[in-house]
Amino acid sequence: MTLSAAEKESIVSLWGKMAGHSEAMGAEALDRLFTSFPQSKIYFRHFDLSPGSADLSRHGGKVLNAIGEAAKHVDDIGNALSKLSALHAYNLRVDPGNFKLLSHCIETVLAVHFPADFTPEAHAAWDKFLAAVSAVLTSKYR
Ligand code: HNI
Repeated sequence: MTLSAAEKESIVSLWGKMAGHSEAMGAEALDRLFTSFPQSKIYFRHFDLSPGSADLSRHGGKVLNAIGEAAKHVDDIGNALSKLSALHAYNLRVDPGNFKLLSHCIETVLAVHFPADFTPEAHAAWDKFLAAVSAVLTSKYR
């Protein structure tokens, strides 16, 4: 995956706006995931999935902060997320189709909270970036 300079700029600048709200925005993305795509709940039987729960905030914060790490190392996402890649492939074994669903929900959160920034070009850049993150997290499955 190659992102143009303008696409990288869009990733870094929107991440900068999300960074201070990773728990709230991550929880919202997860709430949207579980509400719209309830099959994804199967991996989280041990969580309280009700909107506003502490589990959703904690986990949402972890997910978005990992995306922030990827945004900071956009040219080397494989290394930045290598431990997480092993975790998702060897321990969690999340069906890869779920990554597209979560990416969609993260993009929805961006669109809702940053409508002026989330232009069609920014949307395309985020879609490429989240596809790259997802590819890394599903790359070790075999
Ligand atoms: Ni994911 C744990 C990041 C997609 C199911 N996941 C994590 C952790 C991070 C993370 C960070 C915490 C690791 C730790 O504690 O060491 N996950 C990401 C990212 C994406 C992603 C960046 C994609 C953008 N994960 C998904 C998807 C699913 C998923 C699509 C399933 C629908 N993840 C999990 C589960 C855990 C998990 C399950 C373990 C949760 C727990 O704490 O028990």
